[in-house]
Amino acid sequence: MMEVLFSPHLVLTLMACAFVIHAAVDSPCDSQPCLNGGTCHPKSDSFHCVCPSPIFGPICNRVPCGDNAKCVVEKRGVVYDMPRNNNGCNQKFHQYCVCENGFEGDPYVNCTDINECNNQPCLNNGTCKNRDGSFKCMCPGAIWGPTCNRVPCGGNAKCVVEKKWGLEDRLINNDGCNQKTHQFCICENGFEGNPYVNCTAQ
Ligand SMILES: [Ca+2]
Repeated sequence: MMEVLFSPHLVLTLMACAFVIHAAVDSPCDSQPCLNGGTCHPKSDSFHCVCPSPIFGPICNRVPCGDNAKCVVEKRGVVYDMPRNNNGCNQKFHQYCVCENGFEGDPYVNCTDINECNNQPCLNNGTCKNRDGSFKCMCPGAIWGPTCNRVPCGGNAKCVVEKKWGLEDRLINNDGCNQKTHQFCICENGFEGNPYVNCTAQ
């Protein structure tokens, strides 16, 4: 019985198994600790990550953001901007890069300006001018607002908004009837005409 247990073949098999188990347990690179395509090199009982440029950090966890991009962190569902620095965006602490507002693209490489004018954002025949990271509407006449959305009502007209129970009057003073929030002008009761120009008695 003992001869069977310690046959040379069995001993070699056991040694091979022991080597495999030893290698599996002891290589510090087995857990693949290097992020972002970093290469892991065992170093005594620890490891060393070689990171692809421009990524750096102990586990290749620090990633610079690209042009027109910023580093942010999410805490309890709220995204916060990280202060600008040269230490990269630290993925170990769940930081990541996003394009700045008004820019699009790969935030780790390069974000470029969005041409908002392609979507014709200016109402009421406003003229759109694209700008780096934003846009501007040039509005005709007395119309104004970021998207030429504020329109003065004409004489004997008022600004209203549609609610479930019907039309509700808006107090507009001099800031115009806000089309962005679905407000519009109508003639006062007993008047008719173009509420954006002038309404006259019926
Ligand atoms: Ca733009």
